[in-house]
Amino acid sequence: MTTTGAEGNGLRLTAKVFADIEQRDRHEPEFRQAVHEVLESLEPALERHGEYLDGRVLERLCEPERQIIFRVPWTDDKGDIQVNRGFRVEFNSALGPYKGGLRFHPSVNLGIVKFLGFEQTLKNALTGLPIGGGKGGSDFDPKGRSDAEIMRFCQSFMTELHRHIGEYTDVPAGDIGVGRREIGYLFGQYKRITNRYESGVITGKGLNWGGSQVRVEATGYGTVYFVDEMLRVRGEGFGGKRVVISGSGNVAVYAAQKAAELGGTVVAMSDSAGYVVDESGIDLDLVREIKETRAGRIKEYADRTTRAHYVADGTIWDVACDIALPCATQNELDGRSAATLLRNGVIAVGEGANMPATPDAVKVFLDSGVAFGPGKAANAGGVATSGLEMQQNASRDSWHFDYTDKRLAEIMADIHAMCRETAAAYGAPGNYVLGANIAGFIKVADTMRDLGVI
Ligand code: NDP
Ligand code: 2IT
Repeated sequence: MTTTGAEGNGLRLTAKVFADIEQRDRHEPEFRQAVHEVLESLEPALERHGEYLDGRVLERLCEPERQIIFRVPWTDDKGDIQVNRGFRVEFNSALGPYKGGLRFHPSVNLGIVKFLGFEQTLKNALTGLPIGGGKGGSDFDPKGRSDAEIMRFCQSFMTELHRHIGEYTDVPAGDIGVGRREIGYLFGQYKRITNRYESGVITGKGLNWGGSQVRVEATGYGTVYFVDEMLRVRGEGFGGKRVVISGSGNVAVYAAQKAAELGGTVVAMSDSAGYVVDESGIDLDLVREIKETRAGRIKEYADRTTRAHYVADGTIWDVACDIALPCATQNELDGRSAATLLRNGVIAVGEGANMPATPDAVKVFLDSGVAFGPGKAANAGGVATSGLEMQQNASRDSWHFDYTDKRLAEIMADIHAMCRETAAAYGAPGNYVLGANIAGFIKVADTMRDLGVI
């Protein structure tokens, strides 16, 4: 980056911070990618507010407070001992206890957990709730594992994790491969080891044991609420629109349900093996039956209805749509796919997943003026509803579905407004990436400055 004159401080500073990270974290490409995107968009804020250049706020923001890596030994159904690696990155506790999900997927490594924890810190700030940022998980692959194996793995994982978490310390939840079943086994083991019914230690719990209404639906619903807000600004809505949603897990299924409820037609969904196209609108009951009750593959959808066809090669982003919701995983939508979407007339993209669009793809969307909702804003409904679950646990209360859903919708509307106003205030109207990054940063950075050098 080159700089000139008095306006150069911000640019010089982010370049130096990033150069250090390139060096120190060179084996963590996803982490570097997430940090780079944020630092780049902070430049207008740093130029205007010299105070953020003091106290090494940026350097502290980019370095996790604590990183825990541990062995997870467990016994499979054959009686063989398996060994996995567990992680918890406690990234930033300026705004509250570390908060963020656990991911069980063979691809999990320290760099991925760090990128997720970094994003989570800014995302959680946007929710307006008192929660810091963290993330964890394991390279354990749940696919093909029996229920008993999943339980033994979760128990072993928690046997170590329990000493690091707590209602006021660190509050995990689900992410890829971790849903209500796993949260149950994790919470059960925590309760057993500590002899405490500490509901607020984990979120995504079942409704009988301290969970919140709407938490299961929250990320998908929230993503659609956010995109609906972006569309509304443009005098549009979901009604009559073709929607393509990648993934068929927790986020994707409830995004599809809400998109259809608002009048959209979801024409394609996917999993890691391929995608299905159903021009008459995806039958979500069938997807749920396949994915939720029997952990099957999306291909079965096409096997079971003549309306649909399955594509094993290629990308779901080849399917023409007005609204694209990537809800599977990081870097699943590249520059080429973004160009295809654009050619096919896409008007809005909302990231239900964390960092699903590559930097090239984000650039294509921003340059073209497509309404683009970045993950840390668009998918914040999940963690926001986790925050609402914590509120209910703290007051030993439980709220009704409609009330909780209304709170979620309000939070998403507030995040949208904050990102939009911040983008405009910093000279980039309509750029929700810049708006989300600056708004989240200012909240965390101001608090870090208030709390001193810690
Ligand atoms: P699930 O495990 O419920 O579903 C994940 C879906 O994504 C599955 O369809 C899976 O397919 C697909 N997928 C996973 N990894 C890959 C991959 N490497 N390539 C292609 N497809 C893949 O997870 P969630 O729905 O909970 O999470 C999806 C995304 O949303 C993640 O990025 C997560 O971080 C993010 N997110 C989740 C929140 C939550 O509350 N759960 C909150 C905010 C964001 P397959 O079954 O074949 O593996
Ligand atoms: O990425 C995310 O925001 C999540 N996986 C949800 C985290 C949470 O604590 O609910």
